[in-house]
Amino acid sequence: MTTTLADWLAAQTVDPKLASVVATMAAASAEIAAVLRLAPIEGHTGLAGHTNVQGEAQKALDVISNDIVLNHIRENVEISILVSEELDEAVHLENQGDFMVATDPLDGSSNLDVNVTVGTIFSVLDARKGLLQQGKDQLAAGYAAYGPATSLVLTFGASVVVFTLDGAGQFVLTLDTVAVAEASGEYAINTARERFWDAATKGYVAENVAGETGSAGKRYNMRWVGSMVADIHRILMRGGIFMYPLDSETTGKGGRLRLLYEANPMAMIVEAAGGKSTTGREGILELVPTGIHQRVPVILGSAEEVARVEGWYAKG
Ligand code: P6P
Repeated sequence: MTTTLADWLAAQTVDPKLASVVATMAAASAEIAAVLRLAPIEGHTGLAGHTNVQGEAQKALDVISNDIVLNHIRENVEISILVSEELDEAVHLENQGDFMVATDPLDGSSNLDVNVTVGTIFSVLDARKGLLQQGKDQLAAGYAAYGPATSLVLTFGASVVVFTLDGAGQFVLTLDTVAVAEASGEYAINTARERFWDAATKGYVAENVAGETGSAGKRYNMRWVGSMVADIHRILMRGGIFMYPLDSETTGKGGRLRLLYEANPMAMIVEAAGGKSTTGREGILELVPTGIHQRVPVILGSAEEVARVEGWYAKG
């Protein structure tokens, strides 16, 4: 007997208004999935000719995905604020609802032209508490991974579930409990940035490369998709650690990935699944944002691996 997203949301002991916000982001994700599936045929790939607030070239699909999210959000009276990677400023909607959504409508879009998994990441907060809230105050978090299947991963903080988009455009429950393996033999980092790394990152990665011949005492694999949603989904499914640490090139910007709509929702999901998240020196969910597009270092995944990285940072 299949459990649809609507069935599952109705069975949760959460505010039905909050559940409706999650349902809105799920509906937007299903529409984005449909657009991505046909994008090469419809000619949507390639640059939109603009650059976003991050200074990144906006692909046509970035803009289209953001428009899809905005259209769905406008239809839900419970949502009054939207923060998006694709919009310089927060959008204050006519709706006077209690909820705010922070989203990266199409994360990893540089992978679109090579048909690699990309995703939509979102965070739900209480709009009455302002834009710059700590990640620990998130009310819900989720992402859609547009891969061989379209997965929707959700949490209200206590546990993590996975839905899969079926042929009729419905999300059906396919995993009712996700647990991040405490130990792992897999790490994800862009090793082309080694020359920018700090001593802690170099020390941790060197231990992994040494494998069973070094202090880690076991062999490691390295995977780096270049799409956070793809890397995090792998970690949720089979363990591992994702690292985009502060380095000498990103330090001036505070890091590479964004706090409100990448680091915070992914940290909430990974921690609800039993993993850990840190900047290396402090918990991601404890950070007090200084701006809606603030960048931060991101290290998250299997608790044992994150603890090893924190140990390297503690050495100073
Ligand atoms: P790099 C995609 O642009 C993204 O924001 C994340 O999805 C991904 O993990 C990271 O950047 C990839 O960064 O430096 O390897 O291209």
